[in-house]
Amino acid sequence: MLNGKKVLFSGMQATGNLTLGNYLGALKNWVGLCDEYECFYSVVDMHSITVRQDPATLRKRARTLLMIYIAAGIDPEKNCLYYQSHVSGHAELAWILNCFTYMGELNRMTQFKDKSAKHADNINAGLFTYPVLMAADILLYQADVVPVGIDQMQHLELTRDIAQRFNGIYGDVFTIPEAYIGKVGAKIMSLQDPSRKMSKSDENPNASIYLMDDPDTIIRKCKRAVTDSEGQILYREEQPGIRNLIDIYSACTGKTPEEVVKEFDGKGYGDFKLAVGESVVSVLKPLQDRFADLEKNKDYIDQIIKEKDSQVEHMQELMIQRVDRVELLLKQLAKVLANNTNYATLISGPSYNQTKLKFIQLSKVEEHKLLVVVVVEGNIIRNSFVTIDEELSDEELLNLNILLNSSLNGLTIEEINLGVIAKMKEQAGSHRRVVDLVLNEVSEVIRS
Ligand code: ATP
Ligand code: LTN
Repeated sequence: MLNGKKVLFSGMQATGNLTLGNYLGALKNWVGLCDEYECFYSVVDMHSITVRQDPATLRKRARTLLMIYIAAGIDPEKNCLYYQSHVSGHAELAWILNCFTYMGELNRMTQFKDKSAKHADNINAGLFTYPVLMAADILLYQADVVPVGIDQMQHLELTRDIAQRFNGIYGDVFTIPEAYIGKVGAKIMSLQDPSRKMSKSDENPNASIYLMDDPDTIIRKCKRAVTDSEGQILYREEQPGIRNLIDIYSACTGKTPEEVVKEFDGKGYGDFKLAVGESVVSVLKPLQDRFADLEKNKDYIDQIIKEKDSQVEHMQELMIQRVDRVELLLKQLAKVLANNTNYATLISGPSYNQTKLKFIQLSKVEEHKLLVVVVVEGNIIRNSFVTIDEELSDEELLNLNILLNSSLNGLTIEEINLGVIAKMKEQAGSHRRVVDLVLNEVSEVIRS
């Protein structure tokens, strides 16, 4: 949650010219979501360099994409629009998450298989770990929802798996994101081969309508669209070309496919294709006009880029700190136990050795003082106070409690003694002093 709203994250690569498919399948659905969600829309330019790019062209395309976001109606006052490469946390978190992602998982990604077949001369490690950077994009902002097309679902599933794995080890660090399925779900197909999706990287320019195509080009491309010889405008599998044109027409006009079929009953393909072209022009023309205005207003775009960068920079710092703080929490845990003779006594006292821990809760009573409540089997409750060096935030305290309960709950006191010490030994590593301290204390108690 951010400002009382759920967080939404999505992004597009700045590769190639955007198509009508990108607009109808993604961008159009993003407009207006800011009423319900706190929205982050990124120009994911670091993803783009997984295939070779010319720097100047990429820079230009990234800026064009940001302007298209705005021209499509995503209000920069109400949404966070920014470049992925301007926010260092994406790459930083991606590295951390790389260490929690398995080769086998990445090997299964169909996009990796497709792209490496397409770019056989450059199958780089970035192409392989592309989904981890995508996971970092999403998890960096604790996104609750992610609008993605069906082709990106596998990456979103992986993001959820990585987040769950991390949380399982370190407590509740990441929000687990859900896919957001837009109202207009249509997948727009190529105009030249309706069995393939319309794609900005298609080599045949007649296969795609680009957002910046002029009206004549749009109409010409629609007229040349591959159809069939059935001669009837029907919405069915057997006529994939016509079906695709009906999808385009209905997405552009808001009519249902049934209404479209009725409207063109008895009409020829020529008339229908012209109407489809005109409906696309009527949707793209306002976007193109707004884009032309934005192009004239360099200072305005520069100002948005600058402003959003600093806003997002702040958000991501909080998240990265939070991930780093996980380690700190573990140290704190070691300290809490080490500093608390009473607690060490309690958990290693001979009468409780075989009883099971039910619940443990730390709560803040003063800045540097915590109350420890321990409930063991048979509801034996012990309270004691511990002093800590560094004040914990409420969130950290919550995480520490989750961590304690998830790792200790249900164990016997004896197991806890052995387990906690083993765990602390493992986690603390360079903090041997703390571990030694606890070991000493516990052995003291056992001996006495
Ligand atoms: P590329 O050809 O470079 O792989 P692309 O055109 O397939 O790119 P992406 O950058 O992968 O586009 O996707 C951006 C967004 O647009 C994604 O959310 C994706 O689901 C959506 N999208 C892309 N193509 C279509 C399409 N033909 N129909 C509907 N949605 C699409
Ligand atoms: N991989 C996506 C683009 C993308 C993305 C993201 C989408 C990168 N990071 C985070 C949603 C959330 C694509 O190719 N369409």
